[in-house]
Order: sequence, then C-alpha cells, then structure tokens
Amino acid sequence: MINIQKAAVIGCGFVGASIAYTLMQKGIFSELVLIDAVMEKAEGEAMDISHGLPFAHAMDIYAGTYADIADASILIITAGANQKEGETRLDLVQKNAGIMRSIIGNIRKTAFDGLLLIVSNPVDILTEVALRESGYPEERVIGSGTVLDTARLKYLISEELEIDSRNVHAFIVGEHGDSELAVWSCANIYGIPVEKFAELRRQKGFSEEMKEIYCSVRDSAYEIIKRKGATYYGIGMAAAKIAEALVRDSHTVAPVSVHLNGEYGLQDLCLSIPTVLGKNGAEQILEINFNEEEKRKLWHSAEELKKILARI
Ligand code: 6V0
Repeated sequence: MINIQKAAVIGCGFVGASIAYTLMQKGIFSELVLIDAVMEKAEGEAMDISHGLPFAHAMDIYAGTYADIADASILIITAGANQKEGETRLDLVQKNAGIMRSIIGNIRKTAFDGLLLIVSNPVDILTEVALRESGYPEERVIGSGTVLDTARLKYLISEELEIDSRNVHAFIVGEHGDSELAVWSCANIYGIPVEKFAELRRQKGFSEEMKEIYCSVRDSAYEIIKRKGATYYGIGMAAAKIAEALVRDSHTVAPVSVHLNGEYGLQDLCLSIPTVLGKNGAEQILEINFNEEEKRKLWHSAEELKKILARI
C-alpha cells in the first residue's frame, strides 16, 4: 500500500538537505525518510530540520534505510558527486551513473511502487539510467530537468523588466546543461508576448537582452559554483514544487526530464519538455509548436545527450 503522505530523499548533501528543508516548510508530507551512504549525515540533517518543526507543520523526519521506503509515494534521488569548478554536468556521468545503478538496485529489493524523482546530475542521463535499471513504467520516472533553469529564466526576465517573476511565463527545454534552449516563441508576461511587453515597459532592443538572459541562465550553475562551491536553494524549491504537483495530483505543467517516444521526432532518451504532472507521474508530454530554430536546437540538445548515453 502506498502512503501518499510519505516520501524519502536519497542523498543528504547540500541538495538533498535543501529539498528536505523545503518539503518540511511546505507541509506536503507527514513522513520523510532521509537516506545517505553516510548515516551520520542523514541523522544530522534529520535532527537539524526537525528542530524547525515547531515553526512549521507536524511531521516525522528521520534518518532511515531502504527498509523504510517500501510504502513511500515518492523517492527523490540526489545522491552523487556535484560539479566542481570547471567541470560540466556531463563530466560527472560515469561516477554518478554507477551510484544511480546501485541505488536503483537497492530500491528494487524493496516493494516500493511509487514515483522516482531524479535530481542528481547529469539529470537527463541519470533519469534514463534510473528508468532502464528500474524497469518501471516511463511515467513513474521523472527528472527535475529544466525546472530550475526555467525558474532562473523567469527570474532574470522579471529583473530586466522590473516585473513580478510570477507574471512571467517562459521555459527552458532540452538538456539540463550547456545545450539547453529557451523557447522564446512561447514566452509571455501576463499573456502578452515578451517583446511586446518589453515595449510596453519602454525597453528598446529587448532581443539583445534575451540573448544575454539565455546565456546567464545556461551559465548560472558555473557562476554560483565559482562563488560558493555548490548550488542548492533553487533546486530545493524546484524539486519540492515537482513533488507537490505529483502528490497533490495538481496537473501542473513543468519542464521535467521525461522519456521520449517519438515526441518532437525524438526517442530513446530523457530530456526536458513541458509535461503535465499528476499522481501517476508524467501524465502527458506536451507537443508544442516550436519554431524551426527551436526545433533545430532541441534536436542538437538531444544529439549531445545521445552521444553520452552511447558511452555509458
Ligand atoms: P553533495 O553535497 O556532495 O551530496 C551528495 C550526497 O550523496 C553525499 O551526502 C553523499 O554521502 C551521498 N551519496 C553518495 N553516494 C551515495 C549512495 N550510493 N547512496 C546514498 N547517498 C550517497 O552534493 P550536492 O548535494 O551538492 O549535489 C548532489 C547532486 O545534485 C549532484 O549530482 C549535483 O550535480 C546535483 N544537482 C542537481 C541540480 C538539478 O537542477 N538537477 C542542481 C544542483 C545540483
């Protein structure tokens, strides 16, 4: 029996702890299991985060093992090495694919029957690894994909146009990494196409700003890692938002990493495409009318990922 109120985070480093902390504040779950290769790390985070409970919602957060996950509704996997300065996400691939395989092996020994949310990088590759290793139906294995990049895009557009970022509707698709692309043809603010909105805000030449914004989004992780060694708060919010959409069955659209079967002429890989999320996982991958340049860039992104997949 799945307990919809129960989740587990596997990997309690910067990212896992930030996700657990955000989930605690959101009050979506009543039980959260923290698992790490280093038990003390999971124990320390469980203690620290639990001390915030009197200011938030009643729930049970504890360090556990795979014996505790059988009835969880969602497992959020963040275990693995993070990027070091000068490393791309794809540099992590062999190391983290091995870790992902061993984690999925452990999960398969249990009766777990819920959803997998993969966050470890390179997330698109590792989502595909998790899918292949688990043998679960495709809709049950989702990567956090470009949900974080999309938040970065919304934030940077909002800063440029001095507008609430929640009024910005724009998204990033493709690889969560260097070949990702912004789908500017769909970008709007309060329903008004982004360039028209920029004119309303008396911003001339916004197309130049759009290029700069895209580059800043793509390079955000490098810039943050250069300054503080890791990125974790943004992904903490992003992963918690995805988990919330799944367990609340809210049919939220988000650009998560999903396995493609011919959508956009692509197959046999996971990459980020706006997808409807609900209690069964990825309910519908949306086939949106991208313009020719966007389609070309998406195919290029898929080619880059396929090269890596062929090597692991
Ligand atoms: P970290 O702080 O080094 O934490 C990793 C944790 O994983 C450590 O606590 C390890 O002990 C643990 N771990 C390692 N192997 C295992 C295992 N087999 N089982 C259980 N636990 C294990 O790294 P950090 O938390 O900063 O990053 C984690 C992953 O998230 C990395 O791959 C990052 O690149 C990735 N990120 C993904 C993002 C996204 O948007 N998808 C964003 C930021 C980081």
